[in-house]
Amino acid sequence: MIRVITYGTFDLLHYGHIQLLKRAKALGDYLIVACSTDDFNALEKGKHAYHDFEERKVMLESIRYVDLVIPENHWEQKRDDIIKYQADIMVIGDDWKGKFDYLNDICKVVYLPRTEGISTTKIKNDLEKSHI
Ligand code: C2G
Repeated sequence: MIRVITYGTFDLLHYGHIQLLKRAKALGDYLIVACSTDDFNALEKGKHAYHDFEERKVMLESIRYVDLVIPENHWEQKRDDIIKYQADIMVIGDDWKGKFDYLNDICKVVYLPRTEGISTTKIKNDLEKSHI
């Protein structure tokens, strides 16, 4: 069984995230998603998610490609996660290209092209423009 792991905030959950998760799952048989906690977002990523961690966890767990959701509390937990969950592949969008190559000694690191034309910022801006 090929086990894949990926990391992210996934808020607001959108098509680009789904396409990432779909492609990540296609690389193996079991997909683990490490979802950034609210504290990690606030203290280390400088993000404030619209949905809190529990809500984002529920949404991720409802996606057919996702087999397990774990918390991402720190940047440095990836090595321990990969070992603990016996991940063969670590996948993330190519906006992170090269940033996780240091994990190549324990798993295959794959950077997937981001889905163009969609982002949480674009969604918010488009909604503001359309006054929804
Ligand atoms: N993504 C994508 N296409 C988009 C937007 C996002 O493929 N249009 C991908 C990102 O590259 C990432 C995943 O979807 O692989 C989740 O996106 P974010 O929630 O923005 O992830 P990020 O905040 O970059 O967190 O330790 C790693 C970090 O937790 C990654």
